[in-house]
Amino acid sequence: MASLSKTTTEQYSYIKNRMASTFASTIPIVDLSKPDAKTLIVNACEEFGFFKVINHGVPMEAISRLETEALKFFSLPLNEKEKAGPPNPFGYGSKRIGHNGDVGWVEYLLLNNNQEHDFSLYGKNHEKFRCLLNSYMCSVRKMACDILELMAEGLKIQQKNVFSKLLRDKESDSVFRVNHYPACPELAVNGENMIGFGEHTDPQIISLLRSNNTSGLQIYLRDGSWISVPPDHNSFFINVGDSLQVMTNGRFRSVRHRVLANGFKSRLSMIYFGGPPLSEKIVPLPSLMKGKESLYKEFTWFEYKNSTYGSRLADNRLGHFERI
Ligand code: GA4
Repeated sequence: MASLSKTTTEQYSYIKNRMASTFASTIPIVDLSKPDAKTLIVNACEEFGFFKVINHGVPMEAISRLETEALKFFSLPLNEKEKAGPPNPFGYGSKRIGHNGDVGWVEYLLLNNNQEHDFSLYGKNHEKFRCLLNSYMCSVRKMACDILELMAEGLKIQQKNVFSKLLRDKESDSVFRVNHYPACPELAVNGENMIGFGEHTDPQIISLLRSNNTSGLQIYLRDGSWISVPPDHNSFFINVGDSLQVMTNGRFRSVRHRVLANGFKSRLSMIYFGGPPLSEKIVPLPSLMKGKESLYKEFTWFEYKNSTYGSRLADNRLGHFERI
């Protein structure tokens, strides 16, 4: 990414410094190896739509090897990286997010789980990168399914795989994203905050994020405040997505989140977005309705995804699908 100059910074959004504080103790931590995991997951999804997971079972070795390969890719000259872009819908992207004018202090790779990409575009080590990515995605998808099954149990749903089967389906429309936020030295000098990735909710069912030890992630609480999530490179952070909000008829809330650029250190995050097959109807589960009406109109993941891609990052995408 080119170094920051006045002209390039002007398109980015700044936010006031006083806005977010860190409340490390607020963020729920779920130990997947403990019997109370299912209850803690349900509570966290109801209150925050967000939690941190420890004892997740993804080997650290697999994580750090993939991270190293991703960093090698991002350290290539821009013209090399751009050979793997633009992300239409998959590939390398820089600064522009989506197609509707959002920008951030970020470069990224968007990939899907079907490995249909021409990996030779991802630098000299593309074969290694492909293998590492494959095994990482398998482990993370397994963790996502374990979490979704604990969730179903915690919600006392009889069919334990009611959510996880959507990710296990070979047609599952899941996405993988690697975000690289270069350090932005001007911020360190000016003491300002700049948006790396603007506020949004994830449209899918569930997202699993792992980052290096650089801060930046913030989540939005129901009381209208933003809190900074202390980074932890040994753990995963889980977001409830819009589709899970609908399937639980609003009992779980998709979490609004954003990432701020860092003045001193670069941040690298890898996110798995677990999505259903395109033809899947996204509707509240009958066992969670208890005689209540659905809060949402009926739609398929294909319809929701289409509407998502026509929206701006910060839009309330579910708003169009709410029953009035
Ligand atoms: C947010 C979650 C995922 O990163 C993503 C993003 C997608 C993109 O980068 O192309 C979107 C965004 C995300 C939601 C609104 C639209 C689409 C950018 C954007 C402005 C890959 C996804 O599925 O939705």
